[in-house]
Amino acid sequence: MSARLHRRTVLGGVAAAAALGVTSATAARAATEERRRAVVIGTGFGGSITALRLARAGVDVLVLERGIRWPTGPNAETFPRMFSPDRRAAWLSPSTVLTGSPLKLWKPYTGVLDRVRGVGMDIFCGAGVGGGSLVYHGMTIQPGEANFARSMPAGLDYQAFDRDYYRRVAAVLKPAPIPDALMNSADYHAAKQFTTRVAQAGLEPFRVPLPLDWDFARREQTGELKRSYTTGDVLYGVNNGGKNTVDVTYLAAAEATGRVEVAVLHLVRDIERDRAGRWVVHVDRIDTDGKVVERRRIITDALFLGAGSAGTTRLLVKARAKDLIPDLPDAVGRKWGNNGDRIFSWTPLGDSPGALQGGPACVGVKDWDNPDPLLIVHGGVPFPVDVGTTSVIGFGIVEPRGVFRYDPVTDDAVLHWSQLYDAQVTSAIRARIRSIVGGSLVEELTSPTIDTSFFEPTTYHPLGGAVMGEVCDGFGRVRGQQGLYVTDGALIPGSTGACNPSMTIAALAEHNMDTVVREDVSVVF
Ligand code: FAE
Repeated sequence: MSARLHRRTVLGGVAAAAALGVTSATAARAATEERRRAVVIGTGFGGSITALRLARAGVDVLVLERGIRWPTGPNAETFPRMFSPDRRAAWLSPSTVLTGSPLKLWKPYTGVLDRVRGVGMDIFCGAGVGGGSLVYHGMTIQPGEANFARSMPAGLDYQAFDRDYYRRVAAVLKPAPIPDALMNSADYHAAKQFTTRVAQAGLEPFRVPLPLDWDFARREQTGELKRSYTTGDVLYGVNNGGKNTVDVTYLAAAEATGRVEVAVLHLVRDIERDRAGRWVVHVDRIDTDGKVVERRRIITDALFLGAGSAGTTRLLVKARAKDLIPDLPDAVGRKWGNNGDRIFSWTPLGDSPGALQGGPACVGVKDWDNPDPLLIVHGGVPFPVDVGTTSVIGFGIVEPRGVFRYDPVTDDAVLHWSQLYDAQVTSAIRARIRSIVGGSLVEELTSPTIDTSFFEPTTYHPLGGAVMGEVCDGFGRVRGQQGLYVTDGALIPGSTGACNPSMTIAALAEHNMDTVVREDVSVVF
């Protein structure tokens, strides 16, 4: 490592540590200070791609990740199960955070799934090395040109994304559809049932590309591996491996360069610009109980925010409210949306989807060519007993009207959302799902589809808060703040063209880093 390291002591406050859920008993300790050329916050899609592209350009990078590593492999027991969760299932929470998972109490742990509470909407996101890719199903879908243009920031050239950036991402993550042998097996009955209904409704079902080696699922069926894919138990992560999460793809490649240091259990509390225009990152090094064991103050010329839409936006809104970064754009914290994300339960009469429904979500329908473009997919659920129900999920394009506001009491920024903002896309999703699985009045009455998101508004697809063209330029550089970059889902105003977001977030990071590497390395940092 070529980084210059200075250590001296400074004092830090305690309020912010408490707000982030960490134990503040030791938070008043002296902080250590050091200097790095480039710092990336977060190891999800944006953060990992950024680290790789910087390292390949010869830049030494420190990556700060709040969570731990989750190594998997055949027959591993890395992640908890959905219906028997333990403290690994939640980020610094005293209880289960996932709706549907049985409520349990435990001592807080740096677990894999974070629920960021908001007003009118909670956000679920991954916490750990690999970010959202640890817990995501892996639906890896490129939007069509018209819907890309409708929802992505102006000025992005779809042809370039189609020709280059989406393909680069696919070459690394290797998405593949479920093979026939699995699809036609009893484990995937629920997925098959949905596919049949789509075809009966006159629509064209498709098999969703997932970044998996499906051979792992096949080996579960032969008894060689313990079941995880084939029971649909994937929402806290897939135990067997075979999933091309970003920790084992992009980030592993970045670390293999020898230029990237990943510091786990490093929770960034605040970001600041000092008088010399350098970036100061205030970090709590925590243990797995969330207790602060060291305070670090890291100074850098180039700071890349890849903490996800919720993480990055909260850091920026805090910095603006506390004047830690003067002259941040007014649009910071605005234009947030949930990608239209809506989960319905479906209880077909007379043909139960069964217990333990194979996953991850592997079939769907692209209903893109209409005024309310939608993607509808089937999501298997690992019910331990047959309750006759499965889930159907829809996405669309929403008005990004969500806003994060600073709360001085908790020293955090909080999302404000209303169900009115996605009412139109929700009613389009409801109508489309009913036309697929509940065509007649009798079916609607006997095979109910229930909008579970209505009762508890949550999303897996946070997007926006530091959007391109307003907070950032067309390559993720924060306007008026040399050396400060956004590199994750916060850049995108609310939707990714009626499909799941990860592939577009990754493609956008690839697009931005091409220019940042070419124009800013050795000039800005
Ligand atoms: P993300 O992957 O969330 O990474 C952010 C990283 O920053 C994480 O590693 C955090 O731990 C870390 N971090 C946050 N705050 C701090 C801090 N203060 N200090 C240090 N580190 C911090 O961001 N998308 C799809 O396309 N297909 C799917 O099938 C799909 N399924 C999903 C299922 C679930 C249950 C969930 C929760 C999400 C799913 N998503 C899916 C969404 C997808 O995971 C998400 O869009 C991306 O992961 C977002 O990528 P980012 O790089 O923006």
